[in-house]
Amino acid sequence: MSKVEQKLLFINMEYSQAEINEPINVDVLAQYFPKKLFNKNNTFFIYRDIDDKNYFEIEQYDIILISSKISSFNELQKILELCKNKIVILGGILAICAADKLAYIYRNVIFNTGEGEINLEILLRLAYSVESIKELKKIIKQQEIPNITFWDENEKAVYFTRKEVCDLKTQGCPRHYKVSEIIKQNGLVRMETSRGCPWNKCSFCIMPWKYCNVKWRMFSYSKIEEEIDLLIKSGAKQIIFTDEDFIGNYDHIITLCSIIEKISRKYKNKVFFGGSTSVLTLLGLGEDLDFCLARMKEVGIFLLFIGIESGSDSQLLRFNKGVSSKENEKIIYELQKYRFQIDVGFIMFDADTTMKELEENLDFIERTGLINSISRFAKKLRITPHTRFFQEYKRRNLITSDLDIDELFYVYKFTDPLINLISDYIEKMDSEILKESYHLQYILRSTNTLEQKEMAQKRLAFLRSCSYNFLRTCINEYKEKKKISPETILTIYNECLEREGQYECD
Ligand code: B12
Ligand code: SF4
Repeated sequence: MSKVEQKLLFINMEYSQAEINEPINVDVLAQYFPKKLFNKNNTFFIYRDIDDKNYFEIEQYDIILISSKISSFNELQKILELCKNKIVILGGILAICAADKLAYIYRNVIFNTGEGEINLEILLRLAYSVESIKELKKIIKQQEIPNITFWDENEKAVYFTRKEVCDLKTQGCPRHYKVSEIIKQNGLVRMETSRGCPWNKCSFCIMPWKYCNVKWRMFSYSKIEEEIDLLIKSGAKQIIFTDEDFIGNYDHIITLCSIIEKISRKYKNKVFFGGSTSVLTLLGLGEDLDFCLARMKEVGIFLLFIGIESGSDSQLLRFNKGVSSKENEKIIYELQKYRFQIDVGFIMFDADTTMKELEENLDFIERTGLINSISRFAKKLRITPHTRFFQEYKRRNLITSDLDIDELFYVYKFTDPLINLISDYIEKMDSEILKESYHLQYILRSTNTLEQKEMAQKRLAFLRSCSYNFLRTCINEYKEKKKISPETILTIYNECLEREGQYECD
C-alpha cells in the first residue's frame, strides 16, 4: 500500500537587516525537489525574509525544510517546537556552523552541513517514503549520504557523515521565483557565477569549511548566460553576484564581460552589476589588470566589495591575507582610477591589535581616501567555529564564551586592555547607529533615485566619521601623552556622540 500524499513546506528564515535580498537559496534548492513526488499542489514556501505575513499552520504539513540565517535562531526555536512529529531538515548557515550543537538540542532534526545540492533530492525521496525519523536516520547511515549531522540514539552521540561539494558545472539555471517582487520593492537581485575562493586561507574565514577546503569553482557559462538573460528579461536593472569572488581569474572575468555585453545588446538595456573579489585575485591578473578593469566598467560592472581587512602589515600577517598593506593600497588606487564604487571589508580589532596597528589603519584609511567611502571600518573580528582563528584562540585560552548559536560567534579576550576598552566603545557607538547605517547602505546599493542615494551617502559618511573621529582622537591623545585614561576615552566618546546628535537635528 502506498503512503498518503505528503505535504512539503519550505521555510526561508529572515534576516534582521533592513535590506531586501533575493532569496536565491530557495530557487537553487527547489531544482532538487523530486518532481514526481512534489508539485504545486503539495509543495509550499514561506519567505519569512520578504513576506509580511508570518503566520502559518504547520500542523497540515508532513515534511518541513528550513533554511536558517544568522540572527534567526529565536524564531527558529519557536518553529521547531511546532514541528515535533514531522520530518524536519534544516540547512543554511546555522546548520553549517553549529550542526553539532543543534543536533544535541534538537534530536529529531536532520541537519545539512554544506551544499544542499549534494543530498536534498535523495533526502526528500526518503522522507516521502519512510514511516519515522528513526528509519530515515538509519537509511542515511546505511547509504552514507554526505553533508548530514543528527543525533544518533543508538550511539548516544552526534553523528556526522562526510562533507562533500557538488559539481557546479552540471547545475541548471534556477527559476528566480521572487525576482519580480524583489524588483518592485527596489531590492537586490542576485545570482552566482562561482563558489569558493582561489586563496581560501584567511584565518577568520568560514569558506574553507563550508566548501570542504575546495577552492574556487565556477558554474557553466551556459547557466550563467541563461540566468543573466532571465534576470534582465524579468526587468532587473542591477544584478549582484553573490560569489565569494566573481572575478576568479582572467578567463572567467573576460568571458563574463562578453556574456554581459551580448545580453545587454540583445535587450538594448544598460544593466549594472556588482560583486565581491579580493586584492589577491586582482593582483593575480598581473599585466592584464588595467584591461580587465576597463572592460568591467565598459559592460556595467560598477560596484566591488573587497576584503581589504587591514592597512597594517602585522595585522595582515595574522589574518593570513597573503597580501601586504602596500598591495592593498595599490589595488585601491587602481579601482579609484576606474571610478568603481568600492565597499571595503575591514577588521580593525582582533585579540592582538595594538595602538600602533590602530594608527597604521587610520593612516591607511585616510591616505587612500577610503575615509570618504560608505564602508564600516571599525569592525571587530568575529570568531566563528571551524576557522583557523577559532582553533588558535581556543589554544591560547582567549575564548570566554560558548558559541552564540544565533549570531555564530565566540566572545574573546583582548591582549591589550586599552584596545579592549576602545573596541567596547566602538561597539556601543555601533549599537546606536548600526540600524540606520544598514538602511542607508541598502538605499545606496538598491535602485533608488539619485537624490535619495546622495542624501543617504551624506548621512552614512557622517555616521562613519563618528567612529573614525573617536579612534583618531584617542590615538592622538595617546601619542601626545604616552598614555590615555578610561575617563579621557569616555569624554572623547561623549563628544563624538554629541556631534552625531547635532547633525541629526540639522
Ligand atoms: C548574500 C549574503 C548575505 C545577504 C543575505 C541575502 C539572503 N537573503 O540570503 C546579507 C547582505 C543580508 C547578509 C548579511 C549578513 N551576513 Co551574509 N552572506 C551572504 C553570502 C555572501 C551568500 C549567501 C548566498 O546567498 N549564497 C548562495 C546560496 C545559494 O547559498 P546558501 O544560502 O548558503 O545555501 C546553500 C547551503 O547553505 C544549503 N542550504 C541552505 N538552506 C538550506 C535548507 C535546506 C533544507 C538544505 C538541505 C540545504 C540548505 O544549500 C544551499 C545551496 O548550496 C554568504 C557567503 C556564502 N557563500 O555563504 C555570506 C555569509 C553567510 N554572511 C555572513 C555574515 C557574517 C553576515 C552578517 C553577520 C554580516 C554583518 N556583519 O552584518 C550579516 C548577518 C545578517 C543578519 N544578522 O541579519 C557570513 C557568515 C559567517 C559566520 N559563520 O558567521 C558569510 C558566510 C560570509 C563570510 N564569508 O563570512 N549576508
Ligand atoms: S579572500 Fe575572502 S573568501 Fe578567500 S579566504 Fe580570504 S576571506 Fe575567505
